[in-house]
Amino acid sequence: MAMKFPSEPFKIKVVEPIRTTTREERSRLIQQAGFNIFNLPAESVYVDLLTDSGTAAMSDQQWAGIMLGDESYAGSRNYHHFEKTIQEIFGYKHVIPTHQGRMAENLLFSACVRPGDIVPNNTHFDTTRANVEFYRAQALDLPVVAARTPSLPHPFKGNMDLEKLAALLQEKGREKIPLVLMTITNNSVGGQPVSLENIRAVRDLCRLHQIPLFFDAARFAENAFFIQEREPGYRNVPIPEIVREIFSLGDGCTMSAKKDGLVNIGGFVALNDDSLAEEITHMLILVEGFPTYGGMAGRDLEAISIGLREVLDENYLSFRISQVRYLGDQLDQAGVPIIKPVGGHAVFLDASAFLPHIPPDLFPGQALVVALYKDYGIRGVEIGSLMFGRKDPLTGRDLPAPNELVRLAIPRRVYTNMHISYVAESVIDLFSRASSLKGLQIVHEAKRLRHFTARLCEVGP
Ligand code: PLI
Repeated sequence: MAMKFPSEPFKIKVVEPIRTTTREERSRLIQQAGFNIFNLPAESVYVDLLTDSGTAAMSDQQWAGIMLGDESYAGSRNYHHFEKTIQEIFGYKHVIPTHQGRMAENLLFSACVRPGDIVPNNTHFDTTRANVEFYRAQALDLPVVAARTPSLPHPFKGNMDLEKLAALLQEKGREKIPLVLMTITNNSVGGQPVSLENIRAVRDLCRLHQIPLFFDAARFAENAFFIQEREPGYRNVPIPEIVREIFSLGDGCTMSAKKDGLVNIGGFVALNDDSLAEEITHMLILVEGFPTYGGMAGRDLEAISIGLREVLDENYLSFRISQVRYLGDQLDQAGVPIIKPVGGHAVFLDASAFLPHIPPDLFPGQALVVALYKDYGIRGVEIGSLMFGRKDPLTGRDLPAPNELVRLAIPRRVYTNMHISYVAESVIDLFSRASSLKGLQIVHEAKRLRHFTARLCEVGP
């Protein structure tokens, strides 16, 4: 029987009630929040699609693992399980626990990035970029050209631009480039996957120039699923084997376990190089904790070890990817402009096409985010000129971001397909009356990362 919905490969044992709110209440709350969804009380949100990070529901096995936490300062048995699991899945020798992904990045870069260096990546996530820049190096994004056009389909839109990378490595060499990064999946261009063919080619270039290759593995299992689905020759290859092949092509990885670790907190660095591992471990002790817990409790380590196995289950992955795709397909069929193809963890709305009457300096993405909350209780996030707009150094005026997007990120195992249908119907309803939406202006902003704290007001279009 052909299913209309991808059906959930789990049943629900614990429920968290959601408080319902009225439109009037939400209208008041969003005004009080300065039209910034980061300032809202989460309790007032019906479907929270702000992020898929740290928002997963854990399984009964993971909760059972939590009860087996060994909270010894040194030598916790949970660390040994964690180390063995990561060694088996990723194939790297050293496993260094951290409290989340950005600390893994910071520790890795502390040991190898120097001022004036260049770090290429298919696209840096914003914390990765900020950590590279913290060490006074340049974070260079080299996505394939297709990634720049939201409506253009491409099976591996997360890929690295090989020609640009080859030219950069040739010009700057290992003196200026301490490592090459590959973010899988490529979050910032829409959760788009990277092919094994592309990874292999990047590895060859890195080898030629003797530069290490590291992965940002936050959504590695989703990436492996897309390889199995789309890359010639991988249809019948089990996910764990695809994962081993990916990581065998690199020298190490950083990971935010808050995504494909299926947990609410945690991360790690894994790598083969002994001296680099030693240097990172020294820093770890200084800023995070002893090497057998990093910044986590023993119980957190256990939940990650179990989550990393569960995420490789093809039933889980197939449902996960299909649920996100189901939302994208509903919207696409109704003519709502989205990034295509739909990526692994989120559907991205193209706000410039959704609200063509609102120019970038009146933040169409934010206008869309505000309306989704006010009218339907759905929280998405703007990824456009509010988040990434830069000031012109000469005029002080805002320069628009390359794209005006709204990300609807789907937490793992949290929402049922009825919630997803509700989101689809709401977005389609909003699209039918999009011309009535108003733009926004900033009334207060911080110097850095302004989207988190900015306050705005509505203006007439
Ligand atoms: O939030 P952290 O520090 O555990 O992880 C940072 C991080 C690193 N790499 C990638 C690809 C990410 O997507 C990422 C965090 N992402 C968030 C918070 C998100 O909302 O997408």
